[in-house]
Amino acid sequence: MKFLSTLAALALVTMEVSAHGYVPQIKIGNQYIAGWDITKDPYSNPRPSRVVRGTKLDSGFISDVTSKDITCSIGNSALPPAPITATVAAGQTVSMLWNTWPLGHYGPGDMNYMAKCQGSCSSFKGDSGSPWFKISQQAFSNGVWAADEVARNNFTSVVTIPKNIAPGEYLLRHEILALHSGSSLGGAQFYPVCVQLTVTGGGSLAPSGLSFPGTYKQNDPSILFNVYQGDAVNQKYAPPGGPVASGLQF
Ligand SMILES: [Cu+2]
Repeated sequence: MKFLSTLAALALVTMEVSAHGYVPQIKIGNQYIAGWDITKDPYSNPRPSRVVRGTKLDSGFISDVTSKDITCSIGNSALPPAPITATVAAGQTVSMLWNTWPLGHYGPGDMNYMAKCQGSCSSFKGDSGSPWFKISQQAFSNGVWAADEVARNNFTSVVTIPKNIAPGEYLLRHEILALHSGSSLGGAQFYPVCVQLTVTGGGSLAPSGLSFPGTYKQNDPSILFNVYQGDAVNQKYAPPGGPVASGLQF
């Protein structure tokens, strides 16, 4: 009986895990770069070095905005960063290639933040101080939530790195926020993913001011939000974390 109930519990966990996506690959220019593959990478010994920050075992959501997992993905806070980055020119795009994404996880997407790694990204967790700034966000347009847009667009989100930020090592924090259960406190589901980048070229702009954890509050009207109130309400929706940082050029 005990064995059977363990199997049943495992099956449930597997269902929950397979429901969401993760980012096993990114693309910069014509180059595909390995991300973090939850089906292989957590089980490899030694742990592989990836430019996408690792998670423990699953692709589940974070619901506690005060958790240190809100910085870079579920389970990531317990893992040391890898000593590598992907190189991208300021003004170039980074494509986030999710393995899958479900329709109906209504909410904003393409929420992208960056933080300059103090020194090397390999020793920078990004979970203290206020190093983050927002570079882009999408909410609801043409009747479609940005999260559903990811599902429709072959599970791909394209992030443009600002032209005029200072060169150096950065974390890119890419995020989908699912609000299908967001009308109750703690019901919002956060799916952040961090990529370690070396930005070349660029200018001298050095924005900051946001914190993960810190910036998001559980009772923020962008987080405690009922997506089933109709399109008119949805079109007034603004994603959490405030506007895109001022002065960025694309
Ligand atoms: Cu889900």
